[in-house]
Amino acid sequence: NVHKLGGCPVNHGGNTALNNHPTKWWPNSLNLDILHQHDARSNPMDPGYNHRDAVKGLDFQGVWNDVDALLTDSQAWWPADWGHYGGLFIRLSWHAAGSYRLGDGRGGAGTGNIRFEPLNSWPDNASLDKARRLLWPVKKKYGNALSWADLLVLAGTVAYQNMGLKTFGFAFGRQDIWGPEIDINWGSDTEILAPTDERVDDLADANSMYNPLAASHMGLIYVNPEGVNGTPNPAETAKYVRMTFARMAMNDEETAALTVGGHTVGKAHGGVAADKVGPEPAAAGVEAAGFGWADPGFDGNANTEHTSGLEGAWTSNPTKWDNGYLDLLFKYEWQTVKSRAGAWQWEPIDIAEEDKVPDATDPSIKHNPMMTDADMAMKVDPIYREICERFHKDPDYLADTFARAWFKLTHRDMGPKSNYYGPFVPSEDLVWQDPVPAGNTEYDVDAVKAKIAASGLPAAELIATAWDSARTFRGSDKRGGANGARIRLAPQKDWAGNEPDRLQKVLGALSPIATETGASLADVIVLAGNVGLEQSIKAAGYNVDVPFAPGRGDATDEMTDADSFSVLEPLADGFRNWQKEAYTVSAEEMLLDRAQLLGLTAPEMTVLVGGMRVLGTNYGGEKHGVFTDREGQLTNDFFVNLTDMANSWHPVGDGTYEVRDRETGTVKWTATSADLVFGSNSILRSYSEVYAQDDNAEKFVRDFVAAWTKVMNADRFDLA
Ligand code: HEB
Repeated sequence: NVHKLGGCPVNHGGNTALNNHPTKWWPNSLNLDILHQHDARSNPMDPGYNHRDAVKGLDFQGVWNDVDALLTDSQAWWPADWGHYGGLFIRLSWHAAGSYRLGDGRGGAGTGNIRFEPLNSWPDNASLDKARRLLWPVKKKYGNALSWADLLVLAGTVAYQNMGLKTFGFAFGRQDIWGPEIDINWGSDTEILAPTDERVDDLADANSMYNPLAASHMGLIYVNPEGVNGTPNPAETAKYVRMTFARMAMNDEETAALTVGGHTVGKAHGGVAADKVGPEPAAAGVEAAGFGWADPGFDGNANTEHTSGLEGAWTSNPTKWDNGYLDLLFKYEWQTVKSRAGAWQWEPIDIAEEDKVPDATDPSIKHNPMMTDADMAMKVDPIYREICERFHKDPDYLADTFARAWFKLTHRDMGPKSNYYGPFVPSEDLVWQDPVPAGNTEYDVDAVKAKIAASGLPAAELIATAWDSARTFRGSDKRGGANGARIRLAPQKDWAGNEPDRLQKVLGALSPIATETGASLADVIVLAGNVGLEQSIKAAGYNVDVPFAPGRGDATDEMTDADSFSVLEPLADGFRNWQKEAYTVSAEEMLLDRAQLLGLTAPEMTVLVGGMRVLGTNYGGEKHGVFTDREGQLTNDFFVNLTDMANSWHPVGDGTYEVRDRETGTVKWTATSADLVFGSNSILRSYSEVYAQDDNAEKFVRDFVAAWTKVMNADRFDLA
């Protein structure tokens, strides 16, 4: 008993608070935990639970109808503005999706991550805790088949439809996570809402924001609504709107449509006691029941709710999809004022009585409409203005552009259409879905393998080509991968990392085999890797088959938005011991990042690196890390020699090392830090030892094949 021992109960035995993590003393250590988040043991579903099967049984229309009914079922604990939750639910969906960034595909609505920190407690997500709680009865009723992730996006979509927009569609199928995502780098700012200066080189140049960040402050989804660093100036804000939305994969037209359409409904909330608002959910007491931002000024009526501190609606009829936003934006001149909660916003000069907005609680009271600095950017920035003038004249064009942009925003990270479920899935194929036609499975796999073997291409080239075709996959937004054989299309065929000359040579030999056998080239490329591997396994004296799942398709140029693929270009590939240039980030950090996007565990990353080194698949035939004298055979030599104390390691500049015989000083091999980290990092070394052990030589081969197959099939959602 802690108390009887006389000690302070703070010194209980379990390390139960995050701020006392045992590795906190070495903050620059590799964060291998990012490979092991969402451990199966944190998932409360039954072990055999398959969400793709479960979702098929969902009463899709029932869910839609129940959400629709909820929109006007105002609850006393968080009353709806004008008796309608549409605006709140739309902002919920938008903030769930708007954390997506194109650079690494991370963030976004695909996982229900807004339920957890940091997003749950970001200042920008204030009151969305209430929005989710309002949806709980629907989640409770439909259970496992309805993921939170789906419901959070559906809510805003149903709201738009209810308010009069013809929406473009909706797909179910997102799978929930059960704790925070720890792989996402949201920035290294010193505090929440730190000045934008901490994440840009030059405040006047929005594009100088550190990649892949896509928000102007830590804790915001996009830009500061009051202006850059809180100073109103729509021309400056426009630059940040353009940059943050571009990094969310949106062009100017989509950005303008989203902003206009977003603020066509709902209102901003500057409660009366803004300076006394309580802490965010993660910092609030247990009695807050998971809610944050407790507002002592809230008197039980909608018109005293607090969220952003800005106050008011954008249109005179904020529960309807209409053209009111642009009507008012263009009809009036606007000036800066402070809201009752002290935030900068814009209000119209000399507004006509009929254009005023009814109070959210008492419609007999009228208020001025408002605009944020970002809304004013739609009028002040010449490009946005031109687009908005067209939208204003042609409401159907606005509605269609908005509906499509909303669908893209909320489905961008779901991957191919084979991940879409339900009756509301639009039939039209969209190029940002990276479509891939269904592939043939009815061909003679052994005949293809025989032809590949007869081509005379070296095993290492077959393996490297298969790897390069698959390694672009990123689980973050489910893009990339071997399916589609886009490695043969622009821009991928010309990427430096793909060694274009070698690639053309290999594709030149493999393409006719695809034509002759009826297999897709995508399948033949992967099979070629298998052929090369099986040869290397045999050469090492083992007999292990490499599994293969046919059925990949070949995408065409027309199905490929070439520009959108630049973000998938590898800048480094630790598995092939390569970096395009010297970076400030270490080679091993880039390797770890790539391994996380590929969905690998730390043991899988370890076995793949060790195997690929000795297979001779390094970029350009470079010898770093090839710790073997029998290159081309799949042996555990990399690990045996890495853990052998007969060798000593010596930095020789430019990020490379020599591995010398400790006694004679003879240089046996050279290496990069992406090799040696597997012997120096205590966790990675523990895996290296496993693969170096005398009893695990064959396990090494089996584990390599399993990890290899996982990468080759990473984008085969059709197999799941
Ligand atoms: Fe928004 C709201 C800002 C975009 C949708 N917004 C809001 C607010 C603010 C903002 C500040 C207020 C909040 C409170 O409640 O207080 N936004 C903003 C910005 C931007 C935006 C800055 C950039 C430009 N939004 C957006 C989008 C969308 C939206 C994109 C969709 C699409 N919002 C929205 C809504 C709302 C808002 C719906 C209302 C909410 C309620 O009603 O509650």
